[in-house]
Amino acid sequence: MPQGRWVAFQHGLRGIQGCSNGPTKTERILSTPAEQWVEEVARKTKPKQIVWCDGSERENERNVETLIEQGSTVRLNESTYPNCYLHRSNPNDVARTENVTFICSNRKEDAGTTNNWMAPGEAKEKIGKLFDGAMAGRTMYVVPYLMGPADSPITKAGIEVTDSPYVVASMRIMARIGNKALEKIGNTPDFVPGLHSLGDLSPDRRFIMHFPEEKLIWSIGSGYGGNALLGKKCFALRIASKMANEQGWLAEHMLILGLEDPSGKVTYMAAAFPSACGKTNLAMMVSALESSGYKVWTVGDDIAWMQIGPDGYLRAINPEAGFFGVAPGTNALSNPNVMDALRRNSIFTNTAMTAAREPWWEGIDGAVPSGLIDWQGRAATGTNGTAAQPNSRYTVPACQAPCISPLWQDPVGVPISAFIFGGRRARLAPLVYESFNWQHGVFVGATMASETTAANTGKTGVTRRDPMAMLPFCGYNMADYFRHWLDMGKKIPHPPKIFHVNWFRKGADGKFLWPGFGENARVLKWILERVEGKGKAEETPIGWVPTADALTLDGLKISPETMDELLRVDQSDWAKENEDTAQFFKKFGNDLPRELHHEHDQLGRRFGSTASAGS
Ligand code: GTP
Ligand code: SPV
Ligand code: MN
Repeated sequence: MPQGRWVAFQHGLRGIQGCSNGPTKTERILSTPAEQWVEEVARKTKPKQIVWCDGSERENERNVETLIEQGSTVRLNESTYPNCYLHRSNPNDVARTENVTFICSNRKEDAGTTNNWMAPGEAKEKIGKLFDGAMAGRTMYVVPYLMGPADSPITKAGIEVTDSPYVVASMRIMARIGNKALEKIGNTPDFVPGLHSLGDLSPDRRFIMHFPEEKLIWSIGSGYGGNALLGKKCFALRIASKMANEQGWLAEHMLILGLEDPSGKVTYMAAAFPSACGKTNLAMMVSALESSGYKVWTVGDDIAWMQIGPDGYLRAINPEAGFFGVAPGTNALSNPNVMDALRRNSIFTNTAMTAAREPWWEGIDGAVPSGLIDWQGRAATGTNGTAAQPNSRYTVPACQAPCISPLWQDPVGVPISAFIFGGRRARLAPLVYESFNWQHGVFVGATMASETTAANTGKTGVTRRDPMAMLPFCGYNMADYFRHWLDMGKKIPHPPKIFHVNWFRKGADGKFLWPGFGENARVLKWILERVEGKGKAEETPIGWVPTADALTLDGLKISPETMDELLRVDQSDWAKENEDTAQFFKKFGNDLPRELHHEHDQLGRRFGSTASAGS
């Protein structure tokens, strides 16, 4: 197969080079399901040429040249940021667009009430038209990729066809692309096909379509992040969540970390926080308790695929190979590990750039440098909003992080002992609490809420329900997803304990009460102690909350009053929350598993009968 070569596309057929008396041209071209699909897509989109990506260095160099020629990408300072680039996206295309993201199941009920739905026939017709000739005059890149380490039984393959060299360069960091993926796919149909075109980048013709029964993805009109890097949200969450439901595993919007204790034992935890709510920072933190022997190792920062292992533990792999992280707020104090990692072989998208051609963003620390160029390539005057776009991001190979776990590519995955849910709640949720049991933990996850961020287009700072941080990413009916979680709890011999955290509680002055970042290790230490059957806790109506003396606070300047406020369970706030939950549950009608109604009733009852508990 001529993959890896720059093969001209002629008359709708891919030219075959260097083969003598083999099968006829047509037989060869139609020999594998992968080639057949690519051929079908090419007939529709009519590119001027097709490039099969092999993942090699040489190919990447050529791709980078193309990117730079196209004008929206520049090379950064070659001595301080070797092999790093800044890409400026279209200003109308800076975040995921949930409003134009669809689940195209045959039956509307199977998409549920939290997803946009379109009938597959209508979707193929309507969006298919936008793909007709969409790649005319452009190169079509075929990117075979693996989600997960090549030797893991949990790993799955995909093929993304795209007309964006930026997507190719990003996929190269975020997934394992090229020949190793093509080898795994071979002559089988075992890959998730994803068709992506920039189209004309008009928001009116932007659609992110998922066909969960066919396991197919179509994305047009956006070149940004989760809309365009199809291995990430589209495959590893929306399509994979459907596969996981069918096959009895979990595909979750979760970071994976290992917490090492002073004896050297590492306990693994997975945490689901909504977009831009602190997953990358938690996964990569430098622990405030490192000098007393508690260290954090990173396995993944955004997505976890988990199967029940032969040992009865839930085994998690990170299907990705890189981090696509929020730049603003990232600095040598908040995330020194990533600041170290992103100094080479990284792509910056929509950040600002200094006169020395180094990437810059708000919160990177220090004064605004003179000669700063903003994310749209203009002189940063301070009058055009922030210099870096609020959802500007870095794309960095995971292996470059100093904190990367030695087991991050382990084919069997790491055993998960704790699940942590969390979000941005200025009021209400205490710093940390533990659910009473799996079913109650599922209720805690299902009723998660968070203030919205710049990761999606739309209003920021509005509190919305985001069950398990999967609201934008569940590829099927969310009520069925809750059912799946409840069922999994019964199947896992050693299920993780389930916790909830909130780093974002604010005081009367509107400031965060908890310092966050590396100090979050103190909360992880308590979680570890609870997993081990230790750790002091007080029973409250919402779950087990640490007692005043349970958290290790040595070396942290925080007043006992602030700690009380952080751990407080406010009766009247929770009464209101319980009403909101009732409203939210109505969305699911009769589909909502009765266990969740039961947990909701129990919560109300516990507040009624233990009126003073914890408050
Ligand atoms: P996605 O990549 O969109 O999924 O985001 P994420 O969940 O990985 O969030 P990330 O770690 O990138 O953090 C998003 C924002 O939250 C950044 O601006 C961080 O500075 C801020 N943040 C992260 N952790 C903390 C914390 O512990 N406390 C506070 N106050 N802010 C935090
Ligand atoms: C998120 O929004 O959860 C992200 C960024 O991780 S994106 O890849 O754009 O979805
Ligand atoms: Mn994310």
